[in-house]
Amino acid sequence: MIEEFNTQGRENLVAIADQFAQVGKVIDTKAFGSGNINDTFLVTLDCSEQKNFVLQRINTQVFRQPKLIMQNMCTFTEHVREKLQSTSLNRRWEVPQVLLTKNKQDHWRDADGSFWRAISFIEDSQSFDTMHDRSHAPEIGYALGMFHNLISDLSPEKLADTLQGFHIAPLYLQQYDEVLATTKVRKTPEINYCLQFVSDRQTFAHILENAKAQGILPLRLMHGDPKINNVMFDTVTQQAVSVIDLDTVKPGLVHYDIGDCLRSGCNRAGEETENWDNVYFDTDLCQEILAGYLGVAKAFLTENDYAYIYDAIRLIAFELGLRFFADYLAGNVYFKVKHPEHNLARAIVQFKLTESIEFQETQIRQIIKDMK
Ligand code: GN1
Ligand code: MG
Repeated sequence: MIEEFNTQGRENLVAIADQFAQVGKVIDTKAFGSGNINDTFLVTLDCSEQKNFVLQRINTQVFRQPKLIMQNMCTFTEHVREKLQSTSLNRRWEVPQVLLTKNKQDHWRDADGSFWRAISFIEDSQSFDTMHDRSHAPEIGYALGMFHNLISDLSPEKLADTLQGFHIAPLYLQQYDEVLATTKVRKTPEINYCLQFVSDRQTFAHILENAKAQGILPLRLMHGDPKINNVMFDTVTQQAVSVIDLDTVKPGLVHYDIGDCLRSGCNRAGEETENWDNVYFDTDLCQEILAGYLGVAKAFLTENDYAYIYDAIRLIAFELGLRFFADYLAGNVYFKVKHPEHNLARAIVQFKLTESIEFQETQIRQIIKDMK
């Protein structure tokens, strides 16, 4: 998709970026980050007031109602801005802001009908695709706790459901079954491994949705995608200063977030490795991330919430593997890929990680218990 822009020419991109440049002139645009859904660019301005901003083309095949995303983002940022004003924090914390076009719109449609929007860049900060430094672990947990804390008093009905079915594992299973029923699946050792892996975990996939339906776990607001590279670190202090990527902030379970944060933070080899034998779940990092999280989140977690943390870690790793595998079987229609087997490789990483989580169930449950 990014190549498409190279052929379309940089000028087009500059012209689009210019729509959002309230101050200064656009001097550079470059592909940015490692997102799997939207196209993201870092725009540089010739202006000391605002040096950079993030420009994104929303994938409207995935996010069918992009205007709702912008609406949610505005509700969220407004709430958090007010809350931060009345909270005394002894450290840096920032919230990405929606930038308007010169016509005061929160998005721009180009001639092809593509949906573009701009978000402030958190200056002097950086993110990492894998755990780069052990001291980042409690910081990642703190960041998620801070994020949850800041929205814990915003009622879930205030935000729209921008991505129906997101993190509903039984639905992913259903979609997977549909793909399987309509696709001729090759039989390679890797594919067989994945087929068997999913087949062995059919009942388990319902665990969080059942708890939600029974009222054991309450519907809250969540981030939806708090993986390690969505946490920004101050380049000098190396403290977490922001959680970015607000597209999936919507009603859900905090457990999806806790699971996602841990499955991504505790996998030192990262999501993109093809050295599957190196993939494992690091329980020391798990302890440190959770300690950072609970330092902030203890205030709003209930006894039932604790009871499902282990299952959430296991489920979100499994679910992501299932999503990658189903997309591979469906012909790579959801996640961007660099080669045809990319989603299969990603699925195997998440399944290996799930295996490692399952193997260490007793230790992980003990870590959670000791921290209550
Ligand atoms: C997608 O696009 P990105 O990288 O922010 C996906 C997440 C996955 C993640 C895995 C809307 O996020 O759910 O966990 O890839 N986002 C959506 O890297 O499906
Ligand atoms: Mg995302």
